[in-house]
Amino acid sequence: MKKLVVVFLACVFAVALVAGNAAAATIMRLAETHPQDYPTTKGDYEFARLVKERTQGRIVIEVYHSKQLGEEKAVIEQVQLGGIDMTRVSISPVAAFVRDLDALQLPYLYRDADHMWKVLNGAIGKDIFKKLEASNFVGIGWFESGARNFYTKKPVKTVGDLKGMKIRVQQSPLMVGLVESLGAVATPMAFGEVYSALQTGVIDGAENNWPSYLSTGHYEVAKYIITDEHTRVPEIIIGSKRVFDKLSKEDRAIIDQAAKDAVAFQIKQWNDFEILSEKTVVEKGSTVSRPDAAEKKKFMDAMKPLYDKQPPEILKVVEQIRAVK
Ligand code: GTR
Repeated sequence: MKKLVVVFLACVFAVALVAGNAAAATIMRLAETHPQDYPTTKGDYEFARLVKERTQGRIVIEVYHSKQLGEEKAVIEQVQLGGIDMTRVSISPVAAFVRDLDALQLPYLYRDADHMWKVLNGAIGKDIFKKLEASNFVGIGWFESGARNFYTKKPVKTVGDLKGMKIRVQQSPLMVGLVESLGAVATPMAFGEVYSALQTGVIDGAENNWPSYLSTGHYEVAKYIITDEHTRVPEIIIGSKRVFDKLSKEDRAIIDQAAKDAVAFQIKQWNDFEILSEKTVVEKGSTVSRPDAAEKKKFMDAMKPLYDKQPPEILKVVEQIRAVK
């Protein structure tokens, strides 16, 4: 009898413990547009793993990949309202909400990836995170996203070839201006609609990095890619200020640190997949045009007027970015 009571009490204790833990765990939803095996999604999972480990399971970040929670623009709106806790997105569509981000995505702004990372990890990156707060976002971390190239249904070898072509861009005024500066017609559109728009000829081309060109299958319907590398657009993890304001300082610090510590892993995934993507699309029949330095300069010159259109506060940040050695 005594034994039975002990077993009974042990069971009650175990149930209480599990229930107690379950009640204490905070579940946070993170929206991701890419598939499960894409380098940004892998970075999201690593970030989530570190947060869970370092909070002993008190904070669980659930990754909803493959647009399960919607396309980027709608997700960003939800994060702003507090309906979705956080998201990993390109800064382009976020810049439509927080103009300051344009300073980080102007064409031919960074010398290379290292330059970009120095900017993001330094005072400028921190400052941009602060600026997000006025629009009810919090900045959590940055991820790598390589350089973006144009790809089209018809061959493009020079900047002039893009004139008059309908090119899809992200829902970002700056990206619209970038494409218009080439005399092309910018068509802002959600990421998930681009494949069929290319297929049906609603658009003549789009632009993205190697991994997205492969993973979306766009290479099947836009077989010509030109490596003009017009811009590096950092990926960002943003959170809802409403949600994050409720966290303790300690938990917030754990989350921020976990995002930082996931970066090296994400960059490694990125670099490997970038090489593989380029190789794969070529094997599958894409034609790559590699503009020489003179042709690349023509792309740069065509896009220069975009800088003149920026307000002084953005130009000030651009100056600071250029000064980062
Ligand atoms: C990708 C980026 C996505 C999305 C997409 C697009 O490079 O990782 O978050 O913004 O581009 O062009 O819509």
